[in-house]
Amino acid sequence: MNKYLDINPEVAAAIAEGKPVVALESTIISHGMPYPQNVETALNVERIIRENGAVPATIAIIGGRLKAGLTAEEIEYFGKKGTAIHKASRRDLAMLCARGEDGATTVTTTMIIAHMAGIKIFATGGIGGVHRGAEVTMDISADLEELGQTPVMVVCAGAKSILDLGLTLEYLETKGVPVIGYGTEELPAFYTRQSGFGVDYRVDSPEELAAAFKASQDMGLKGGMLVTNPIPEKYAMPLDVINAAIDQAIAECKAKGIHGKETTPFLLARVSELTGGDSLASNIRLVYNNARIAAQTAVVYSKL
Ligand code: PSU
Ligand code: MN
Repeated sequence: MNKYLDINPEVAAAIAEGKPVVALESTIISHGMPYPQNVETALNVERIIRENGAVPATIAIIGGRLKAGLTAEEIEYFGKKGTAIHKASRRDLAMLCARGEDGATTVTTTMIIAHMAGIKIFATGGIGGVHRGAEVTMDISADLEELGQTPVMVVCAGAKSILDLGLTLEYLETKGVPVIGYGTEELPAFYTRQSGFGVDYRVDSPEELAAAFKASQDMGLKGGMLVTNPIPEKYAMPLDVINAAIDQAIAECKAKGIHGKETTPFLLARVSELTGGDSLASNIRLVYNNARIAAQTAVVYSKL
């Protein structure tokens, strides 16, 4: 184990005994939702994972230490500090550790730290992807590169249409990442169950997910797997409402000249404001739904 990593005792014991563990990210807490809903959601997600038979490991960087498994107090700290915490991608890990700083882990860094700790399955809301206009800006999330090189299964609700979903799928294909629809043949678009794009495979049970991941592990394939689990029908947003908010948020983002790592947090916050909090409620529900599937898959996987 590397000397920068701290695995919380409960998580370490579960890993050592081959018990199911599910990793969770911290950028969704600090940058993805407002306080106090972010803390409430993060704690509920941990509870849902436990109710489904697995041990939750929320991942973050605290005082330069890579943490796999946070206490409720640490989750509260991340939620309160919010966007004042450094959003930590792959490029930031070494600097933050060397300087002893805090970092909120994105999908990328949560995958990296989960893999260091020996955790195979990770639940979140949405992943980063290829941004609209990336053919000019080259704004492509590091999440896609990580999925191409780190063997962790990521359970999400698809990607938001703040992104170019078609290009995101092309990129994942190039990187060799299987995109799996859970109970669907269509890629879900986070707030909505539809996107107009197909997935590579449809699966209908945690057993099938666990078997696919086991095959990947047994073969020593280096990349991850992306499971896209549609938001439950009753929490989905009307397409016209969400599209109007996204179009406006993207226009404002451009007008303000926002770029780099600030783009995604700006768009997420603006879409939430423009939909009067409705999108936040949907966001929370889909994360719970993903936590459940990830925990159930981890339970099956631990017995294979
Ligand atoms: N998309 C969401 N919610 C999120 C994020 C993305 O719907 O919270 C966060 C995740 O942490 C993701 C990161 O890994 O944003 C991607 O940021 P960027 O686009 O800058 O790579
Ligand atoms: Mn980017």
